[in-house]
Amino acid sequence: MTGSLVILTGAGISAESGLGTFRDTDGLWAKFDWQALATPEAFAAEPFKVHEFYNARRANLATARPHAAHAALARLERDWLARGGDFLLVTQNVDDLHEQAGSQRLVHMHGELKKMRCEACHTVATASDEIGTDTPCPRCRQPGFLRPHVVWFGEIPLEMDLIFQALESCTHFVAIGTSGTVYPAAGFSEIARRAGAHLTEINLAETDTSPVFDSHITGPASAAVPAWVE
Ligand code: BJW
Repeated sequence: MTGSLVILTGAGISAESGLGTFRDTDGLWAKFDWQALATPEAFAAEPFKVHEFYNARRANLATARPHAAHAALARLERDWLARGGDFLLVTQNVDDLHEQAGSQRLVHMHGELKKMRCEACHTVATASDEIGTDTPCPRCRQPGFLRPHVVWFGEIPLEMDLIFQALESCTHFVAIGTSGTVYPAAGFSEIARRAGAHLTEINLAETDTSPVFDSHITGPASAAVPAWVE
C-alpha cells in the first residue's frame, strides 16, 4: 500500500505509557477544571496554579516511555516513505513519546510539554523541570513572561496550514486514541473524507466521529496499532 497517509493521534495512544487521557472517567478533566487550568484567561488570573499543574505533568512525562504502538508508527513512517509515499503524523499530544520511538515527520498541533515560550521575546526553548512565575527567560532574561508551550482552549493550534494541506490531498487517514470532541482536530476526518481518503479509526470505544470512518479497529493501542501496521 502507498499514497498519502495522515495519522492523527490523541491521548489514548499514550494512556498505556502511564499518561492520563482527558475525557475518560479517570481522565485529567474529570479530576481538574480545564477552565481554571487550560485557558489563557486562567493563566492570566492564576499563573502560579497553571505552572504547578504543568510542572507536575512534566515530572510525570520524565519517566514515561513509548510502547509498541509508538514504535509501530515510527516503523510505518520509514516503510511508507521508502515506498515513495507521503506521510504526516499529526499528534494532539504534548508528550514526546512519538519522538522517543523514532517518528520524524510529525507535528505537535497542541504544543509540547517539554518546551516553554516567552511572551515578551517569543523565544521557544526547552523547559526547565520547574517553571515559576519568577523564572527568567533564557534569552531576554525578563522574569514573569514564561508560559508552557501548549495550546489552550480558545487558542489557535500550531502548523494548521501544513496539516490542512496534507488532509486535503490524503488517500488514507487514521485516527488513533482520540475522542473526536475537540476542534479543529475533530473535523479532520471530514476533510479527509471529502478528499476521497479511506478512513480508519483505532480506539478502545466508539467516538463522536466514528460514523465518518470506513473501518474501525477496537482495542488498546499497544496491541491494535502494531497489528494494523503489520
Ligand atoms: C484509547 C486508549 C487505549 C483510551 N488505546 N484508545 C468553549 C470554550 C473554549 C473553547 C471552545 C468552546 N467551545 C468550542 C471551543 C473550541 C474548542 C473546542 O473544540 N472545544 C470543544 C470541547 C467543543 N477548541 C479550541 O479552543 C481549539 N482552538 C480553536 O478551535 O481555534 C480556532 C481554530 C479554528 C479552525 C482552525 C484553527 C483554529 C484549541 C484546542 C486546544 C486543546 N487543548 C488541550 C490541552 C493541551 C494542553 C494540555 O495537555 O494540557 O488539548 S485540551 C485536550 O483535548 C488536549 C488534547 O490534545 C485534546 C484532545 O483530547 P484527546 O486526545 O482526544 O483525548 P480524550 O481524553 O478526549 O480522548 C481519549 C480517547 O482515547 C478516547 O476516545 C478513549 O476511548 C481512547 N483511549 N485509552 C486506544 N489504551
